[in-house]
Amino acid sequence: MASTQTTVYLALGSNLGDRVAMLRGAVEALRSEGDIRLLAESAVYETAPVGGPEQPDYLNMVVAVATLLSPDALLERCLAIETAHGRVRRERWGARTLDLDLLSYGDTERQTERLRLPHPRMAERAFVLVPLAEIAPELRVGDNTAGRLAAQVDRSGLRRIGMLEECGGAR
Ligand code: X6L
Ligand code: MG
Ligand code: MG
Repeated sequence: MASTQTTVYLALGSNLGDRVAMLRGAVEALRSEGDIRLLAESAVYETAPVGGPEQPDYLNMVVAVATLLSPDALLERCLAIETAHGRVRRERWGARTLDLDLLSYGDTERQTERLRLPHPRMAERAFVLVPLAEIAPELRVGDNTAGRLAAQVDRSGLRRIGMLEECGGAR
């Protein structure tokens, strides 16, 4: 075999515009790329904003994909999908129509200016850990697992909405 697919976890977030449509569009865009396969998706959570200026609540979810793309190539796809969904980068940690973050890429560890893997703040953020633990409880996060960290994290800012397909009239 010339090469092997890597399992990648991606965090999705939206707090501007039709948030459900943004998440749907992102998942559809990922699926429609011939070189990315969707393996699993978490439920959608409505979450209180963390960090940054005052801003609307987010919808967050996590997906697992398999791909032959390099981390840099996958990052480029993610940024292009954000832009296609109207993302405009204004202030740091500000509101956005769509955010697509690489959480981990197989066992890859790297620290470049553009891309740090695994995501350095993943273990502290309930809006990432809780959906991640739904689809990958055994995934190593630092010295721990997603499931154990999610069991300990403060969930007070999170409300589970349901699977994306079932997010009927939700904005
Ligand atoms: C102290 C200082 C503690 C800063 C935390 C945490 C900053 C997270 C930025 C922080 C701090 C972030 C989302 C969000 C953002 C999201 C929700 C960020 C970057 N993205 N809140 N805040 N969901 N609920 O996707 O993650 S901005
Ligand atoms: Mg983010
Ligand atoms: Mg981002």
